[in-house]
Amino acid sequence: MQREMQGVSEKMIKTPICELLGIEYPIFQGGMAWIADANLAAAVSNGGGLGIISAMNADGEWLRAEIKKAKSMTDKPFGVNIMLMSPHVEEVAKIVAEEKVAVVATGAGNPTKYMKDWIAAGIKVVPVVASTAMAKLVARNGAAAVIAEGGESGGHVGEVTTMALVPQVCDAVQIPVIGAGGIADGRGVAAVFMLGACGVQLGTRFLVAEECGVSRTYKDKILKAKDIDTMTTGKRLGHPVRTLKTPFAKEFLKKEFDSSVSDEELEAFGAGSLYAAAVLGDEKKGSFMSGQIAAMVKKEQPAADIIREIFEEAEQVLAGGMKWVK
Ligand code: TUI
Repeated sequence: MQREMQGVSEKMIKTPICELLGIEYPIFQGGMAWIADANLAAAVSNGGGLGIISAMNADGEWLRAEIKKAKSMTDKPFGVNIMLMSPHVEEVAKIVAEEKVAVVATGAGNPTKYMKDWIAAGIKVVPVVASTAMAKLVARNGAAAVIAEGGESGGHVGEVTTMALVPQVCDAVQIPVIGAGGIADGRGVAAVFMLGACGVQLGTRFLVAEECGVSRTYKDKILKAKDIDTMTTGKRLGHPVRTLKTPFAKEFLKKEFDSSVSDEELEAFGAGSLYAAAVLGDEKKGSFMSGQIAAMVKKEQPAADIIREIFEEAEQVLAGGMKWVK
């Protein structure tokens, strides 16, 4: 009965988000900057999830080319993630409307000033939120769903954990909620479903998808990481980022606590660090952003296999097969 209320059918996990977006599995691939391109997004969409291209800090024409490429690689719906701190945000906001992508996810800020145009173009807008206040605001402005992302996730993070954020966002809004942050397998999916979510977004696990073109160094670091191997940097600058504990990240944190280092110097020290990690695989200058569940990511495999494996496990767990029941 309770499962029926959440829209979870007995045999296969179909939730309201599947119906809303026309996807097979209720899973989004996170829009990881410098990483989530047309190749990865198309592989995830072809595997039955929602693939997402990251617009990150790139200009509009780069994004348009990636959207066209993804359209040529899949006839399934896919999305674009717009990082609201991008210097090209106005331009990329127009391009997603022109290209009429199925879904726009947003991150790192308040998307409301763009939402009317996106909705008018027939786009489903699904913002990432890190608080109930932002969830309510975007719901009032016509969001189709929200992604409640806890601080366990990689990259730019809020303060509230997934465990605390997801149920509070579910109580705050009437639209579907997708849980994110700290999810790597079927147990995580089942857990956020129990908190009221009807979908999940995963980033770190998709970093090691075979179709993910991130640097070899980045993939190897994720595959080798332990539970305590992430830290947050950038709090002083107002945009905390969860990243693997590397000598670069530790040096950044040291500078954050050094009052002789100005904010401008700190910004300059961090500039280009995700590109250095994701594209160049540069261990010295790279910021290897990762969620706290990197240690649960154990092998490289096709995106479609990742999705299938996760949902097979989630179905078992949701059917009552809890790990401690021997
Ligand atoms: O955006 C992300 N993750 C990201 S963005 C990114 S690129 C970057 N690089 C260096 C510094 C900063 C960013 C790497 N990873 N996730 C979605 C997310 N959005 N997490 C948290 C939020 C968020 C935070 C505050 C959403 C809304 C929000 O609203 C604040 C306000 O009131 O404007």
